[in-house]
Amino acid sequence: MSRFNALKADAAWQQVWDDRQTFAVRDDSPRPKSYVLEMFPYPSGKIHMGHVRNYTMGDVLARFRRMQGMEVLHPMGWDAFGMPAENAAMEKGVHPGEWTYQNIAAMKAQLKRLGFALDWSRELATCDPAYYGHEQALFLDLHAAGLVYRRESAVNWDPVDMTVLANEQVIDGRGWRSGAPVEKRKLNQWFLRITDFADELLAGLDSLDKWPDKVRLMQENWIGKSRGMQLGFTLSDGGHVEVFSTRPDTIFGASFVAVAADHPIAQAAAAGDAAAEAFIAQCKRGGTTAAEIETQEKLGYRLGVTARHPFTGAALPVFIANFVLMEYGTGAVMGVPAHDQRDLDFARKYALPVPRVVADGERTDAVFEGDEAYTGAGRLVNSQFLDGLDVDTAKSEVIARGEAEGWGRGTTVWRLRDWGVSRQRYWGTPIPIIHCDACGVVPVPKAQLPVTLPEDVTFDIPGNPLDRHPSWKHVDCPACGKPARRETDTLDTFVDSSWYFIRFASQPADRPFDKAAAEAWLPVAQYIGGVEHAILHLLYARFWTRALRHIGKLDVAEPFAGLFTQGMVTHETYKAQDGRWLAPEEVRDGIEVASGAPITIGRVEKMSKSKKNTVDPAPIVDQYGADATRWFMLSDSPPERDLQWSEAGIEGAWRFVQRLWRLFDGNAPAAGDDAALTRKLHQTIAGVAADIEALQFNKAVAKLYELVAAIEKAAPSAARNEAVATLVRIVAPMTPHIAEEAWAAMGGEGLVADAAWPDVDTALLVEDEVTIAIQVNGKLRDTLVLPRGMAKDAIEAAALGAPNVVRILEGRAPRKVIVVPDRLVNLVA
Ligand code: ANZ
Ligand code: ZN
Repeated sequence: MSRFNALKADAAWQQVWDDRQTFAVRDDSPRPKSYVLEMFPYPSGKIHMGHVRNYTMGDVLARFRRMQGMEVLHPMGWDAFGMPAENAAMEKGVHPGEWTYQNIAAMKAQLKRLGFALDWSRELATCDPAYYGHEQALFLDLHAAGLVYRRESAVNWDPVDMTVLANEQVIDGRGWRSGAPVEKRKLNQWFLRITDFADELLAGLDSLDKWPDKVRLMQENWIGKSRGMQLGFTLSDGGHVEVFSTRPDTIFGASFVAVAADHPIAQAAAAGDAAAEAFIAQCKRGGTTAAEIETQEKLGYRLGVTARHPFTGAALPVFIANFVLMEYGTGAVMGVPAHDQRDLDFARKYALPVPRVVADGERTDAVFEGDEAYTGAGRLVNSQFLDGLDVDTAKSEVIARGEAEGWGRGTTVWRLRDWGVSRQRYWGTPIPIIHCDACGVVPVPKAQLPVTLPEDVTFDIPGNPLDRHPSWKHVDCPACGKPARRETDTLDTFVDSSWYFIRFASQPADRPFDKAAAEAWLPVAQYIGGVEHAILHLLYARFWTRALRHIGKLDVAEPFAGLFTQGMVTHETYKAQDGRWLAPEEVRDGIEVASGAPITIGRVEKMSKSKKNTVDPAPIVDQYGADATRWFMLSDSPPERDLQWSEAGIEGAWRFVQRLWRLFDGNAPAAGDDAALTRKLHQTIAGVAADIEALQFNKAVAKLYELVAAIEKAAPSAARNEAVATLVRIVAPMTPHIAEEAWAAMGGEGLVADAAWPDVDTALLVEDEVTIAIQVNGKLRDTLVLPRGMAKDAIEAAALGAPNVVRILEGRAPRKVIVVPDRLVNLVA
């Protein structure tokens, strides 16, 4: 008997699939269409285990659906613009394009090495002008429809490197290279009107019943629709301040008012007050992201004026505060420390009163203790006419009073902001706009697209290479012909990934996509990717699709009908005694190989470079073969949970592949029946199909282990031959190389990849055993598993022998025995 040579078989069958274009999809196929997509990778250089797991899952589904008779679109491409390519350019002097295309070549070879059933004829890279030129055309369409606009917005500015920094280049408030404290600067930037679609994007979540609930909830929270109130406070100097609150019910708990550093009141105060001016400057150095604002110390500067409480008439102090954002609400807040954590941190620091106005269960004391704000529901207390009301009713009551008395009004507020797409970077899609002194903003005529990136750029000094390129930005105005300037901002790479799935479905040369052809494939039936994209990517793609529908380009409401977010691949971590992280290959049997010193085994964590606990898939595939690698990725854990990588796991997978081979290779013809094995076979065909459709791959794996064990135990028979031959097709989606090898050896027609999924004899799915309840005097005392259809007296005899019955009857005969065949026996003692 031969051993399965995975290396040889992998290469041979991958070549065959390539040569025959097995997975090239046909738009005009009469078969039902199914679009299976995994999130396309960023070409960082190498495939990692997370990719392997993600793409294996999608591949099993795609291959399975083909065997079910569907025409399956299963494409692959590259999310190829972004910062790392520019960083490589700065660090290694290699051009971002060259670096990117080298990485694409390397990663493509690795994907091919895993035998994924991909239609490579539709491969695309977002950094290719043949892709981003169409993106520019779509941008112009949205611009023409009024869905694109330009306004001033803050960026991170590195005052030493004199450059704009991406958020990920700001570390603890400092520039990643210069180490200088980052400032906020206002620049004119481009925005997409995603907020126009806030209502639709929220309502559309209801239709996404094949999405994980947690992702829908995350999107709902991100869109953040809530009821709020805008209310005015009169100031002691005769002025006025409008605040925005989502908790007007807590108004009796307000003990201060705070405005943003950019607020007109703050700006006015700074005019004659050097200390106020210094405080405002300090605020501007802080971070801009919501997360940074949450974590940084809450600081304030007290102004001379006070604000009059609309009900009590109390004079509340007014501050400039660093945690109030000018871009949100009205740029001013009423501080309610007992029921808002930021306000509480602030109030404790500046020794302000903290009145409780919402009861926390039994706790109603007017003076709030502790450092943890109570943000939950409850009855209003210490609030005059609101006392006893619940939060929602109290909100309505305060809004009604404010509206009646003219000092406030109820509003619907959205957390969602318009999408800022300008990036002051080179390696991205150029925004197809020209600025003319005479004509203003002029779109590049479509006939002049694509606006391509210049090749001759330098990265040795900070800043945007497009901006300092000697000639690129100087063009003639398309409208008046006078000298003008190109926009030097490029698009956020999330724009690239907001429509790539449409381009996969249809890719004419002269336009972004053909409407009918794209609609024939869309929506994506099953999208698979990491939960880290639960919000931004998935929301932007939903928006982009709806925006295209709005302008009549594509009649699809939701781009992804089904979504699955897979768990991560984890591994143990290892630490040397001096605290250095050690890579798995630097450790053997609890000692550091290089020094011989004992190490400590740390927690199991997501594979990451920083903890050095990554395992490179490439040598694994070379050692164990593609099928074993794929099999391990599917086994052990439910796919939505984390999968712990282990040597034992991959070895187990490898042994299983060898067991399969022994069955396939040793399937000598024999005669005779084996009803139990045939039944098991058909249950497995049906069960594995259902598990794959439900993406419960680990369950499919478990069923296959059982079937293989049953076949191994069975005596030679025609039924056993049949089971082995059928097994080839059942494992084909998961371990396609060994399946092709066996299919060919057994004389199968064509490729197993093209074969039909085996038929199920549904009669055999019915269990041949039944569980019979044994009652004594009407009480359940025991159960028995017996063959279906057993004769009454045989059932009675079995029941009398059941251990609990023997114990209860103590040798006496029952007075009466009632037998309901296949169901129950009742003994009257
Ligand atoms: C009083 C209050 C009482 C608030 C309370 C909260 C809890 P979300 O829910 O995230 O929309 N706020 C309003 N404008 C702000 C700004 N420009 N910068 C920082 N904070 C601002 O947050 C709405 C709440 O955030 C508002 O409701 C306001 O504080 C604060 F027990 O008003 B609240
Ligand atoms: Zn002009």
